[in-house]
Amino acid sequence: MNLPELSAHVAREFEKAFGGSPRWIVAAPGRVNVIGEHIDYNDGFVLPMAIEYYAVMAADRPSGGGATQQFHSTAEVVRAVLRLKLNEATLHIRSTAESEAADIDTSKPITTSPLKWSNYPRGVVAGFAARGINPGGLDVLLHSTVPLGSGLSSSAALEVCTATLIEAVTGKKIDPVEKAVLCQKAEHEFAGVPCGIMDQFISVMGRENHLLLLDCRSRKTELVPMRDPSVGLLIANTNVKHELGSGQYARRRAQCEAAAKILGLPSLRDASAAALEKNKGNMDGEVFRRARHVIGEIDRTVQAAEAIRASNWPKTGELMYASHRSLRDDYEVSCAELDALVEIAESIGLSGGVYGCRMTGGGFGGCTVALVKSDSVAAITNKLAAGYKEKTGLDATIFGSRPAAGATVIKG
Ligand code: GAF
Repeated sequence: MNLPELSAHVAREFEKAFGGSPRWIVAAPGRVNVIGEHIDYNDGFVLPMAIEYYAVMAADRPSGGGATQQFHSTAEVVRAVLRLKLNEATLHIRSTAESEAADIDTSKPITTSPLKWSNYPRGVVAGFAARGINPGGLDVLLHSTVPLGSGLSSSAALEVCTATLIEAVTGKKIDPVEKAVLCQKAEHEFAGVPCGIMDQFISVMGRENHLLLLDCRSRKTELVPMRDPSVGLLIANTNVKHELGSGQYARRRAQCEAAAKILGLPSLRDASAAALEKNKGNMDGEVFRRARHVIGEIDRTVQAAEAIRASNWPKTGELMYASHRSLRDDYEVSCAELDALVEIAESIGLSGGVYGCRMTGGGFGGCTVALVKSDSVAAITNKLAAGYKEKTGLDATIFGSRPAAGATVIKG
């Protein structure tokens, strides 16, 4: 479903849920990271692109209950007025994927809720409140096509979608960098995930037919054109998510900080392979390997941006394979299912139309991304699906995406 079709679908869902057509419709994309993995929190370079899968919100002011009501006592009138007052201040979000709706009372300080999915929008509403921006009461219908928990940033898409809705409703647009940072803070403080800045940045700043080279230290961005129709990116979802992921993410961050400290640097961004080698004896073997991944991956990312600019697809593919090996062996965030998909892609090889392949996102499950020849997509998809089934007994979900635009107001 393309974005106009998706938006029409969400408008219809809104009508079913609340009656009437929505006054605002906004969307924010998920992302796939082409290269530069586990680098954003090390202040290095990452190279993601927005994908054609989105969190979409349709919204309007609360209807106030619809049909004319009859009251039989003063108490009933008082209750109705109080309910109306609460509606005026409540962001009521229904999700097509969740049975329970989220109610965020914007007249009070916003805190976390046991309703986990609601903490992403909650954190964003709190971030805007801290800047004195309050959307007031809204009926919201949320529908997302970003696969959940698959390393394609469904949570960043939800955060950025909420932020875009608040901007549209209040007419107060904040600076894009500030917007991405506000959404990252929501994830830290309301979802308890110490993520880097990459996912929120690309969801805000993605551009059609471009990758985004992001310097995570200066926060400067550079668009890298990728409009050659003869190549494309194929995403394969392992459909597994190993639970150890979140604890291991924080552990990797801590190990990188430890390595930087031993090297006497603020972050691994400034570290060189030679300086790391010199200090090998001063650090734990695991910490050494984590740092080796980061130093190598920053270099590979810069090289990949160059190679893509030059349409050097074989070189880009090699860098992707090297990235995967490093994530598997040194950073240890891959898993058997991701490795299986990369091995199958490698066995299809250049003669079968695959330039390169790697795991993408945080790891421990989720997706791989492959750079492929466009005219071989159907054959590669079949081979990947069959090979994965044979190796693991599981079904992969395989789909392509062109680089998409970042968050957008569709209506309102
Ligand atoms: C997750 C995080 F949210 C990102 O910030 C990034 O660190 C990524 O894992 C790994 O590159 O998506």
